[in-house]
Amino acid sequence: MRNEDVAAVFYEIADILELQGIAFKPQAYRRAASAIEQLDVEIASAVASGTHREIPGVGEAIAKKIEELVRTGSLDYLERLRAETPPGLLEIMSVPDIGPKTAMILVHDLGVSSLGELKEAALAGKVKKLKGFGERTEERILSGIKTLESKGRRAFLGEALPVARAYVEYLMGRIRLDLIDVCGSLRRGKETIGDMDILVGWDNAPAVTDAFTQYERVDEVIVSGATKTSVRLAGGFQADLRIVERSSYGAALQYFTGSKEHNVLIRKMGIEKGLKVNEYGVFERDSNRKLAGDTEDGVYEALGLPWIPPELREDAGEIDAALRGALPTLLEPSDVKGDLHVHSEWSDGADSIDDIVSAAAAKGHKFVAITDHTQSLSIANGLSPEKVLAQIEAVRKAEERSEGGVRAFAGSEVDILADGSLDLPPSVLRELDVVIASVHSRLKMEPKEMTARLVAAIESGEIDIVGHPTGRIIGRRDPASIDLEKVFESARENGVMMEINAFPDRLDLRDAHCRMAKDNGVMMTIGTDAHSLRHLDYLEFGIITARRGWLEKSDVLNTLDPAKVEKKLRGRRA
Ligand code: DGT
Ligand code: CA
Ligand code: CA
Ligand code: ZN
Repeated sequence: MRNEDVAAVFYEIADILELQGIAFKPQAYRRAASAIEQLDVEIASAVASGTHREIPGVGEAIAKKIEELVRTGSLDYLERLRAETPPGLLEIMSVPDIGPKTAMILVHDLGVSSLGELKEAALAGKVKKLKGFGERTEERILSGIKTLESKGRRAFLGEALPVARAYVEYLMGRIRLDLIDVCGSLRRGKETIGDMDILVGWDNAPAVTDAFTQYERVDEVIVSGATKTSVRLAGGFQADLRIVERSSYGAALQYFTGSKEHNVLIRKMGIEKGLKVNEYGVFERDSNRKLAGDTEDGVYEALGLPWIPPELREDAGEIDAALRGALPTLLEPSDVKGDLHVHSEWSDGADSIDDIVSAAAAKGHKFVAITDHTQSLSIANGLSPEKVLAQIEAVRKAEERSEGGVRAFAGSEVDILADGSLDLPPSVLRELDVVIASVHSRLKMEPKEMTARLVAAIESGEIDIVGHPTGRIIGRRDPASIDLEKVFESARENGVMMEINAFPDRLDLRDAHCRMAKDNGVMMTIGTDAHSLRHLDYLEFGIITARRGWLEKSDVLNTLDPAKVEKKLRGRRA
């Protein structure tokens, strides 16, 4: 069981207890769940060493439940609670914006017992007729259901990538493979992944298939043939294996990387040149002579194209750019020198500033920015102006004490209040090395209002970066309605940057918005929004998102040396 799975169990318990009208207990379970989510160590190893009892919010009763979960993978108590709950209620509560009270009313007064029935009722206009409901609520419920449906069973890139890497590592440990790649949407770095596609070039297909199906995380073999196998992994994720001859490996790699839309264009180009392009190679149509196929480079070359990075293969103008010799030189992981958005235990993070600075050094970062929440975000233990000033001193001291030579920037993730004003006075903001300004409340404003709110923050002259600018949570919360063109224009004029928040369920700005910001002359920053040390690894997902947004090294502040980063930040406020 992963930490997230254990946390999910406790969140569900809290939801059910709340439905039953039980006081206090729900909060206790939520507190424990949140602490477990933020744990740096695997919950199973914490149980093994007995340290799970030291997790904040974990008392005797919850500790026992954690043990049962880790030992058996399930929890009797939850099963009993589920049995006591009217059918459909929990499913209905999974709709964004529907809390326990609303769900109860829908189930009782409308008699619906599943998401499907609720959708039907809403489409028939029955929801808006309920007491206390209206047109807007009904619309919100329908859009919430749509969000849920579109999420389906797709995984976040940040969940799927480690799973795929572990699978490949296992396969390479079993058989000596030199031609093996993860293809499909994972190779393109898409924000959500339907299934993972693994390609192997080898002569002994049965051996590869055996190794693939014998992986310990395989729950079910869905189909298995000579060259094509599909399995379902524990947790529900599907993996497809393709085995091809070594001589067509490059063509297969190109084909199975997709996207389908990109491949359609590639094939069309081939036809215009009298060529046939498929997963086996590039062939002359008349003679069937094979022109390319063993390398992916060769496939593109046979079509008169340079190799196109997988992240760009979305039919978004990449082929035109390739023909014009105008492909971007994409940002590389090695270009990125530090992290500009990290929370410490001063607000809602799990770790001390010292530990964050050491962890950043261990990762090879040259700088890290400590950016905690501010006072109005009380659920996240936001800092008062006095505390912010005290924290600046603490960051300076931590930097002095640290041995890795990491520059620690004293920053803040200051709240943008509903009227566009900032949650800290200018006198305090000016003491900070870096100011991220973010919206955390009232995300459902009208587009005009929300745009004005962001523009006001940008024009204050007191901020460096807009944090997670659209506020979306993938699959759970739509982006706020914002006129992004206007926001970017204002950002360019005021020298304010836009964040690429790298947290797996945010990726905000997303790929297409990065490209739009760049086209508007706006510079970007990457921040993990880490709330615990293991989240520092999320930087990679921000880099992938930047690449999918066609960003180059010069578009991203994190590629500069600490002194230059500082100069850029200081320069603005001077
Ligand atoms: P996903 O799994 O939904 O996140 O997205 P993909 O892109 O990984 O799609 P998937 O797994 O269905 O197929 C992997 C790749 O194989 C896809 O990106 C392109 C190629 N492919 C699969 N089916 C077709 C097809 O019918 N036509 C073309 N041109 N390519 C296909
Ligand atoms: Ca796929
Ligand atoms: Ca697939
Ligand atoms: Zn935030």
